Amino acid sequence: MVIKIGVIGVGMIGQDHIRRCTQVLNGCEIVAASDINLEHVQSVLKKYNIKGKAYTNGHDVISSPDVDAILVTSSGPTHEEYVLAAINAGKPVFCEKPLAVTAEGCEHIVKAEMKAGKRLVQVGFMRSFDACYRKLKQTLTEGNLGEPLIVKCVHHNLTVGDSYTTDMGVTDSMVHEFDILRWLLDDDYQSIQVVSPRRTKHALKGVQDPQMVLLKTQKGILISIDLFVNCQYGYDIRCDVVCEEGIAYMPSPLQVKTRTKGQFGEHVNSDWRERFIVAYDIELQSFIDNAKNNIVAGPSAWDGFVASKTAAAGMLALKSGQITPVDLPKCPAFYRK
Ligand code: NAD
Ligand code: ISE
Repeated sequence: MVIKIGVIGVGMIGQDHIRRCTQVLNGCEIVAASDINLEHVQSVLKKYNIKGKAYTNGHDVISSPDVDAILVTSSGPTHEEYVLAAINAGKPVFCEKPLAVTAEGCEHIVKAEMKAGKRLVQVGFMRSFDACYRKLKQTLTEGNLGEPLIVKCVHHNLTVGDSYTTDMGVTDSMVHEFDILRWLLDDDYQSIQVVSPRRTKHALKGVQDPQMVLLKTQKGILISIDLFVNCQYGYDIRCDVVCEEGIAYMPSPLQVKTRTKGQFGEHVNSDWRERFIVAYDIELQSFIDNAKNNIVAGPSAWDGFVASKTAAAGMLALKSGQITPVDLPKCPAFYRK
């Protein structure tokens, strides 16, 4: 069986997912796509030799009888509306992060999905599909290192575009750490604080970069996230865990190391597409394989809600500079694993 996919939003990640659906993954076919500019959609379909229909309205993709499953890869503020429509249509939907730009928006989706009575939403938090994070989790759960006490994360981007704001550091970039660290530590957050060091000369006017976040979990683990989105040297994601009996560092993705001309070298990734290329392949292949069996799994709407709720507390902390509580409601039985 081939899952017929409709894509909403054919920008950077939309096109990257279209490339993998047409050239890398099995059991799927792109049959429709939309974006705000029809000619742009048509040119993307042509580029990937896709015979599907082009639309300017994402709702036409969702309601098309040809479409079995939806990929929402449009800009963040459009996600809530399209995910709710996909749930209404009873179609599985893979939505890029953030699930919605507000915690309230995520809550609407959680409620709609529970009302539908079955999981229909997978959120595009790809890191739990990454071999390096999986190896780190396996090492922590084997138990030889004792309990985790401190986690030190690095999230560095080479550079970011003109539309990037200080707030996006929390809501758009660190939202990945907010999600993956709950998965890694099997814990939820209690509080968040955002502190700002000296600004880099490479940040756009008015943008605070770097930023440092301190999270405390319900078990008392202290987490630091060093976010630096104009670091100039590459895309660098790290995670070190200090435990009672030792330290676990996340392994680097498979890289050949070189020694030449008196120097020791290792390639640094240029962006998220390169660093997480295999993780994106696995997350989408699993969405497709599950859709064939009428199942949706992976990061859930509840995970999307918790990440956005943490980001919302992070926004308050950014404005006040204070340690701010992260008030999370109890996870409904519907989402308990
Ligand atoms: P982008 O700006 O390159 O693409 C967004 C596209 O959505 C644009 O082509 C825009 O015209 C289109 N769009 C806007 N409104 C629309 C609407 N109503 N209907 C259909 N299309 C519409 O941005 P991007 O980098 O591709 O990011 C898209 C989403 O993916 C964002 O939510 C972003 O946070 C997320 N993202 C996730 C990752 C990841 O690592 N998982 C990486 C990059 C981006
Ligand atoms: C981007 O939108 C992503 O989702 C990337 O994975 C992240 O690392 C980057 O900081 C975001 O801007």
